[in-house]
Amino acid sequence: MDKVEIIVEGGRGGDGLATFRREKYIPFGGPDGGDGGKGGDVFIISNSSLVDLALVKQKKKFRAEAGHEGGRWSKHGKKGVNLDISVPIGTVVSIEAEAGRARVLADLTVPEQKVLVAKGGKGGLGNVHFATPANQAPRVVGRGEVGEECRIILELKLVTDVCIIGYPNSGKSALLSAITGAKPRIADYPFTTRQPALGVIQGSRRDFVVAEMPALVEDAHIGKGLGYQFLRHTERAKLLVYLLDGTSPTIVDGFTKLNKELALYKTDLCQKAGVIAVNKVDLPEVQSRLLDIRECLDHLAMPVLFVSAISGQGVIEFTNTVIEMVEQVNQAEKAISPPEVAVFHPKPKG
Ligand SMILES: Nc1nc2c(ncn2[C@@H]2O[C@H](COP(=O)(O)OP(=O)(O)OP(=O)(O)O)[C@@H](O)[C@H]2O)c(=O)[nH]1
Ligand SMILES: [Mg+2]
Repeated sequence: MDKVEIIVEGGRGGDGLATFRREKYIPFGGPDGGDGGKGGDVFIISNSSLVDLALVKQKKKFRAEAGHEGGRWSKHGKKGVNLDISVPIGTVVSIEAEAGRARVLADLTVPEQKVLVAKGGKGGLGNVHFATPANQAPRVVGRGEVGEECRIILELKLVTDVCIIGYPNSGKSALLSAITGAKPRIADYPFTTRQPALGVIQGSRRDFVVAEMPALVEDAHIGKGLGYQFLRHTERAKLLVYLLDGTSPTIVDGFTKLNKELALYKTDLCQKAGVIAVNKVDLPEVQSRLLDIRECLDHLAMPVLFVSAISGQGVIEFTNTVIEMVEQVNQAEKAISPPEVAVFHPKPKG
């Protein structure tokens, strides 16, 4: 439900009308057929009550209403009703351009954000436009134009503050349920989590959305495992949590390979702000090698924290660090992006 392709079509324009004015005492009243109405446009609009693209997936083609035929007395036909396709916040709308390549039209990150994807066709001219001195009773009308048709790709990229990534069984679900109220499935077999799971940390000033990504494995970029196809959701996160299993004998190597998979997906992703969390420190075998692990991971330019998602050891410090780092990233982003400019429009006269 994360990526859907649909075909959208603007409504066809209404046809012009060919009629003649017929009234008592007015012989040869002349043509009075009005123009057809414009076809409806197709918009894609973000809706905060939706969480996936399931609604859109039920249909392949979306067409707005056609414009109505022109009326007598030179009246314009009614415009076709616009079609609004609702999608969740975080949907990236792209249009299929030449050679099968997609061009991004909009990134719907706030509620009620709207993008026009297919214009309706123009209405045809009524016969009133075709009268000439030589032909005062034209029976000619314009036909309504067909609406624009195109293929649209909708891709849902979750808008989260924190994304937890890691190998199978490293304890991502356990950590998510330890720091948020979420209740994902926790089990000792790989790929328990098959879809991103979400939770919320309630901060003192605001809430922070945390997502657990389905596990990544080595060579994920060549199609191994599940997690690679969900990496798009990490693109928007402010902070990545690299969760490593403390019982793994190759913990540093594990981190390097994880980071490499991100780089192979997109270079920016492996440079995103991150924190390393070593899990399962409640186990004696992990306790006994804590110093070694710290020494091995210390040279990496990322904070390293030790937690136990099951016993709760280090979880509070972990949560505080994560919140602090997200806030730092937000501050840094604000400093880079230019301040919003308010545009005041003069009030219309009268
Ligand atoms: N001792 C101990 N076991 C843990 C800890 N965290 C997780 N586990 C165990 O590790 C196993 C895997 O935990 P999950 O939370 O399902 O791991 P995951 O990374 O979400 O796994 P997938 O969703 O399959 O990728 C479960 O049996 C957990 O009980 C921990 O801090 N200490
Ligand atoms: Mg899991």
